[in-house]
Amino acid sequence: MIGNEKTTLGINEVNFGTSTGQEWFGVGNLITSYSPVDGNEIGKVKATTKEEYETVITKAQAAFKEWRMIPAPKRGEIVRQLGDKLRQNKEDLGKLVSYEMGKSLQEGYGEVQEMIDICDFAVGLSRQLYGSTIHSERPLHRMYDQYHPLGIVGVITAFNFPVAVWAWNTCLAMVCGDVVVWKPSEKTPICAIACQNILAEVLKENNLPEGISNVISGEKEVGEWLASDERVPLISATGSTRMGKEVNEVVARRLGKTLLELGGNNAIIVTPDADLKITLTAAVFGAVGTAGQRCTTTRRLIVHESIYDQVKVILKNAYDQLKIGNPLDASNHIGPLIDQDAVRNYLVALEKIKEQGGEFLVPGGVLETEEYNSGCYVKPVIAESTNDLEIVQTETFAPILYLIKYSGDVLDAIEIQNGVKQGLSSAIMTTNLREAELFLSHQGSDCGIANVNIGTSGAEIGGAFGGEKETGGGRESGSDAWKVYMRRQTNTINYSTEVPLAQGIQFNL
Ligand code: UN1
Repeated sequence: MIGNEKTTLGINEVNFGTSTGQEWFGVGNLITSYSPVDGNEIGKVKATTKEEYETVITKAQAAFKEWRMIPAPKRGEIVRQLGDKLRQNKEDLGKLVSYEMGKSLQEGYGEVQEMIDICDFAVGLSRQLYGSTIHSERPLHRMYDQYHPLGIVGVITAFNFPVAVWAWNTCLAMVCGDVVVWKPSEKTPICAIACQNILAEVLKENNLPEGISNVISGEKEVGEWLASDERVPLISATGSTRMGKEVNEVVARRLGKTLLELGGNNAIIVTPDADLKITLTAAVFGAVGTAGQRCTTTRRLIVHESIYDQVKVILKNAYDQLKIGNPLDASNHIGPLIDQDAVRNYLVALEKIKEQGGEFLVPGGVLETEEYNSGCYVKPVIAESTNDLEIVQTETFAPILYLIKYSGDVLDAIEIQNGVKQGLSSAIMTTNLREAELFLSHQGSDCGIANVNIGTSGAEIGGAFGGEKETGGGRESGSDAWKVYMRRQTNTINYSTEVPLAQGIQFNL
């Protein structure tokens, strides 16, 4: 059981916080993890000290030298074994995610499934780290490019996907020959311990050294050490746009690489030709799933005026049926927000909606009876508004859906959809081929993800995941996102007896 007995994953000591694999150590300040489900303490970890950080980086540097010499498909085999271990631990880890983060049990399991899926993807990828061959302009020359391991990858993750985002990064980084230093959210440190322990077991079983997979804990300061560290060529950071801008500045100052996956302000356009049955499921799950705390959460529903009133009625009915409560109880749809700070942000957003002229179709509030005693359970909200309101332009990490009316044609709806600073995920609900194609065309959605007849959240790992504008431009997970974890080298080989210069230049000695 999870809860007072902590977890079945053996997490019941207090010296967790910093790890280079099997080893955990820590003398720093204690960080306590409380469950938003019932307010109980789950465990404590120790913030990484500067000295411990140095130990981690030194071990990671040494491990990289060994790890990069293992052929990529053999590294893939290690990731395959991680996938097996995750399958064995899916139930426990899924429950822990649900208990520490507060998402529904189904979504907790779903998150572990994403980890398993990326393992499978990475195993295949380990035999496909392809470069190109290029025809040289010079006779008897061969030109190609190849990808080499990069080194230490710093991974900074958010509370909302406390395990999957680590796996997306780590599985790719590992098959690419990199080692990882992970700084998980200080709000979900126990999930990080569990992941590290699972991977460390696999590494140990294969007699691999400490330093391939590392964890550091703490607040902003610890993330800054990583971001400013020249020994860490790539920083992959998931979280708020504010955090991403700070990380980006620090990494750019040393000309390091970043992979940024930041805020979203995702919309679904509902046109007169939409199938309203599928629209409803996609929109409601998109808006209230994970209590509105996904970066792909549906925040805006842009509905054509001819069907606006009809959509309003079906949405209101659906929201009336939503069950809020303990996420470990599978009959509940919506769990708590991550903590009381998140509840305060939600309440501030509701005030702003009122002030700025939005109207509540489904009003909000904090739930206060006994079963909600963590103080983190809130009602999902629908507010009718226009796109220009400052609050609509802002990502609030809570289940607040803005209902926006459009008139005219699909291009008018697309203009509204694109009229925000963020550019992560987007969708259109239509059975009209012309509308769908316009939406996907270069005059369509400006987001990294654009879907037709599915919602904005729930992306599969096979596609590249990420977005444009203030979302940061990075791509994680599938497709060719692996390339950012490697360094590219262009090679030209001359097997002639001359040295012909490029561009036909003559240089006679
Ligand atoms: C995130 O919210 O940080 O598409 C990631 C989804 C998930 C990932 C979300 N596969 O909702």
